[in-house]
Amino acid sequence: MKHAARAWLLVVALVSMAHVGSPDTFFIGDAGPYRVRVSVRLPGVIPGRAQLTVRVVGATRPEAFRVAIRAGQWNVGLAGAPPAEIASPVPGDPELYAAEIWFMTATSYQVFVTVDGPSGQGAATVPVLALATAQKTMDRSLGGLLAALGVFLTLGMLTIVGCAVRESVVPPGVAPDAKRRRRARIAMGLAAIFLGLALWGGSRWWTAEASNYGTSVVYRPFDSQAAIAQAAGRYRLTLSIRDPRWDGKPVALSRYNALLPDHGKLMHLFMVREASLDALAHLHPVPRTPAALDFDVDVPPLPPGRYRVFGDIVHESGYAQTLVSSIDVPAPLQPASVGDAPVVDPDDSWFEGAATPGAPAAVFRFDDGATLEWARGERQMVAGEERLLAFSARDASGAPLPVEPYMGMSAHVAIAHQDGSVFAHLHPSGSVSMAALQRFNEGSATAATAHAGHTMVADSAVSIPYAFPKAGRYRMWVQIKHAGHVRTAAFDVSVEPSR
Ligand SMILES: [Cu+2]
Repeated sequence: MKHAARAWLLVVALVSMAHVGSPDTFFIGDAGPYRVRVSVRLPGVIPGRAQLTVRVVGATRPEAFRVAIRAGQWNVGLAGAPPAEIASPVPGDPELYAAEIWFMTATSYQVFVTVDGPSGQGAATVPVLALATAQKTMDRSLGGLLAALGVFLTLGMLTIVGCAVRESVVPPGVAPDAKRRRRARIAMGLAAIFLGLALWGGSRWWTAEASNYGTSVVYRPFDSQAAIAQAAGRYRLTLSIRDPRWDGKPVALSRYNALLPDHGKLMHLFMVREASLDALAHLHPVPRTPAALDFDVDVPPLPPGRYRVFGDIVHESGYAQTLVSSIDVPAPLQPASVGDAPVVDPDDSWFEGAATPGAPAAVFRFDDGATLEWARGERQMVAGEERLLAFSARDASGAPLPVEPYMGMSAHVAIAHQDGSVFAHLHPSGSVSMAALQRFNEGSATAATAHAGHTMVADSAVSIPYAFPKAGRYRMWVQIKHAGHVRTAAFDVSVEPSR
């Protein structure tokens, strides 16, 4: 058990990224009069070129639209953004436009998507995390070639120095005397020392750059530990951040600046039971002190077992992180043990039970006969392929079930890979952080976009763009609210490798 847990943490440490294992951005929203779906596929290394696509929903003539992209870092916005990149129409799909954009720094960006078309101009601001997720190693043969060239250049340099001192002032045909030969040897020795120092310095510089990339460029969430303690007849979970990058005194200009509440909560924490994935909790721990180093929450009545713990936080820079930990939940306390009732945030929710297997039309049935259907369609899910996850809710009689906003959104979707290597939290606006979306739209002409995402009109159907990042078995939980009560539906998803 212990070993399995450690192995899992190791796997997660290797693949961790905000949303765990799922760094790409998927967004759906309005650019003025146009509905747009934007996806940003990261290059893995930063600086690097990201693949960006914009789907103008309903477009039939690509030549009628002009789609322009600009990416600015969170703290400079458009003022510091390079000139607009014009996305070109993708042949064969009249709705689709594609562009490549450079991300120079691993930080939080605002990507401005401007659409000019028959109904005028519109713009959307998409929060994108440019995360480095890979450190490329040098190819062995390239390394060997460069090393051989280095040896050749060094020996060449020593030969030139030696010849210059020994023979440059000697007339042609005359052999240099012993004194000149000795001076040449001394000069070559000094040159060798100088070149050796230069090579050593270069190697030090290279190693320092590589290690800096590995420690501060490649995405790594704050180190955190979860612990459970029994207090007054209930269990209390504490997620503690212990990381040199987070000392409780955040700097405004750093991407790790103060935490930004997402719908009034500083942390959205998910617990997923290993490895059966048959229990989920969506909780909202509260920081014990303003420094936000330890977050406490009362554990709801969950079945005992080992749980993966994912804590979503967002900084004011729009930089979102998922803290990763795990915890053993003990058997429930006896009802006899008296104590305070657990403090429950009305937005906390939990679920235990089986999932509906994936199918072209998978229907999850709630206790009262109401249903949630996932219209997957005939086609199997494929790794890396963007699809719309479409859900519709019905009451027991089959009539559309109106859903109320649950924390401002018509649905929350949590997705977990069975092996723990992927965890994502989606909303009707896609995979973007809602808090970052709202912040980037504050006071801008596109403020309507934020509200379209954040205070959804009650509806019974929702479609969310997403691409499962890798093949395997996943569980997907869809949370909706009706009549003041949060319901959770669970689906199994099997994702095939991309061809
Ligand atoms: Cu939440």
